Amino acid sequence: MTQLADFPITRRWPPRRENVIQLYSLGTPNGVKVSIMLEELGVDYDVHRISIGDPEDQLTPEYLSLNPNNKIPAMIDPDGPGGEPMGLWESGAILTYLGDKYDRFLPQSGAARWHTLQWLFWQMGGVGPMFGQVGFFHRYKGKEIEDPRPRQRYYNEARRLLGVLDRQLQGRDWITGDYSIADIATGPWVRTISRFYEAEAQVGLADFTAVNAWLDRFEARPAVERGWQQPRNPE
Ligand SMILES: N[C@@H](CCC(=O)N[C@@H](CS)C(=O)NCC(=O)O)C(=O)O
Repeated sequence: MTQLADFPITRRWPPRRENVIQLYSLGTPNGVKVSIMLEELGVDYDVHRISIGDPEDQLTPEYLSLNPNNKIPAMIDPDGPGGEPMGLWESGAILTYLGDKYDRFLPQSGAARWHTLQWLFWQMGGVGPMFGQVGFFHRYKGKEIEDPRPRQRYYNEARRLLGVLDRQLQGRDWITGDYSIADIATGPWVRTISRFYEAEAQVGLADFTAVNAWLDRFEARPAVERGWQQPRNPE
């Protein structure tokens, strides 16, 4: 039977508690999706801070042994399928796994399940990559690039996606009606536009009134505030 100690990553980042979920993360929009989900579920977890800058923890052999894609977040559930420990990466896969395991924030069957997954995939394939490029060209290294076309393309695409979200939120408190992993995946990215990237004017965030009301509801959830703080300090 596999044990937590069989995962090489546990040698560099030892579990503090052997029987709880081990989360490898950083306070970025993809990272906090998982800590927010765990806080919403009220599930115990150990969080290990994985630097993606200097030092580049995510390029160490121990980290790559869990996530060959060298990105955060990743996790190990010591009580995975069949009671065996299981490693998992890609935030959308992790949210889906946790939603199914605890039967919360993801309907188990019917149209509501597929619509929740549809909006989760929309976030994973659209909002995350496009908003991330807004960050790169507006706030980070791409800022120095003089050609305005890539920057403008991502502003336009982010604005388009916010319009899609705004229309979906007309008459709904949450993306698919009930609070779900679609909201948990999308909220941190919309919050990041203003909190990290300071690009709200460029993407016209103020124009999307339903999105802003939804973001207020999301930020008011105590679990969102707690999850947003993880990992709290270098550990
Ligand atoms: N699709 C992946 C994306 C993960 C991702 O891009 N994570 C970023 C932080 S938000 C990262 O690890 N960046 C480090 C790098 O690109 O080297 C997921 O959702 O888990």
